[in-house]
Amino acid sequence: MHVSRERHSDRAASPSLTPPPVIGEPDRDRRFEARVTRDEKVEPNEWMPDAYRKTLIRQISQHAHSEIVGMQPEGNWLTRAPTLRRKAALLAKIQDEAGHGLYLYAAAETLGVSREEMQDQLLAGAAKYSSIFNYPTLSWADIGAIGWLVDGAAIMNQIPLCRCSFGPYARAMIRICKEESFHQRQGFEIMLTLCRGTPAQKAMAQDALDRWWWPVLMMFGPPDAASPHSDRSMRWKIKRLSNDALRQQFVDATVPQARFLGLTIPDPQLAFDEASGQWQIGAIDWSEFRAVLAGNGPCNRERLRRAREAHAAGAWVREAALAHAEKRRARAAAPPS
Ligand code: BYC
Repeated sequence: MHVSRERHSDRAASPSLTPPPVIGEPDRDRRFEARVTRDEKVEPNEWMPDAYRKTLIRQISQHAHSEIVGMQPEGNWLTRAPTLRRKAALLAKIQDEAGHGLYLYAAAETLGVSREEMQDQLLAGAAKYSSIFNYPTLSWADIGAIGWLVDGAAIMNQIPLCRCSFGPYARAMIRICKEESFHQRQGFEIMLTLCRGTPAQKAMAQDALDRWWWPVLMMFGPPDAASPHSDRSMRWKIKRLSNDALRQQFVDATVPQARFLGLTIPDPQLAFDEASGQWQIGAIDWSEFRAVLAGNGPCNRERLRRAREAHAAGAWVREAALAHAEKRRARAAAPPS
């Protein structure tokens, strides 16, 4: 039998001269699955299957990259925000996103991958980030649409992640979700102001909805039948709801909001189904999603170029922080004079 080196947890009960029993791998896997089924949290210093660890590193690092690259489309409007109040709120939102990226990189680091490694993968173009951040922000209304729709979709996707089986990710998500809800409200309020403004402002809001609606629906990931990771991630309680279930929840929450704004969802097939109490949408063009994932979205190259520039421009900050830490360490180690 193939046995692991992991010792049985109740080894203290073993007679002192008898070697403690060891757990076979199938047993260890079964115990892990049972713990997850009982909704116990898994912590970084505990044994976990390699595939569970890899799945989390993949998902959390992609999520962290999304927060960091997601600062770019909005950063584009910081210098052109229409009022001081709008500018302050947008600046705070973008800073929150940097913070979310940091919590998430830190959560991924507990799984044994370094932040440098993750960053290198992103800058080499070898890591994924959310498809939604490869679209341009053409008008101020796009800032409203991002807050309302992109952050709205993010909350829908992320609330269940607060109950993720991996402790550090679940705890990071609780704080992130609180901040996302402020982001969503500031976006909706921009849309409301535009929709109650001049006809030109309302047209700008409608144009933003027209361009962001379908890409936002794609944010939830491929349909369940074409989602290779969903089944296992749901069994492990990393994901609690499927991509399609979350997409549907988002549509049902957002259609009434669009109506309140007096805007039209750009889907001629959108219809309310009395039997299910849900809004039915038309077909999503998944070829667009695949093109964006393959690096051929409207802004993929620009986003990567900007991420590399920002990383290079920040080199002196990293060097200064390291030099400062070294100076403090040396001072603390020096004998008192
Ligand atoms: N974009 O089997 P699936 C934010 C990939 S940040 C790109 O369903 P999974 C915000 C997927 O990675 C928004 N790729 O995968 C920030 C996989 O590829 P690999 C990000 C996508 O992981 C600033 C393949 O397709 N949120 O909210 O079970 C401002 C097969 O998919 C996308 C998160 O990351 C996509 N949209 O489910 C405002 C949340 N969708 O890795 C807002 C955490 C799928 O096999 N992540 N792919 O090469 C998740 O919940 C899940 O990872 C996903 C995908 C639902 C995204």
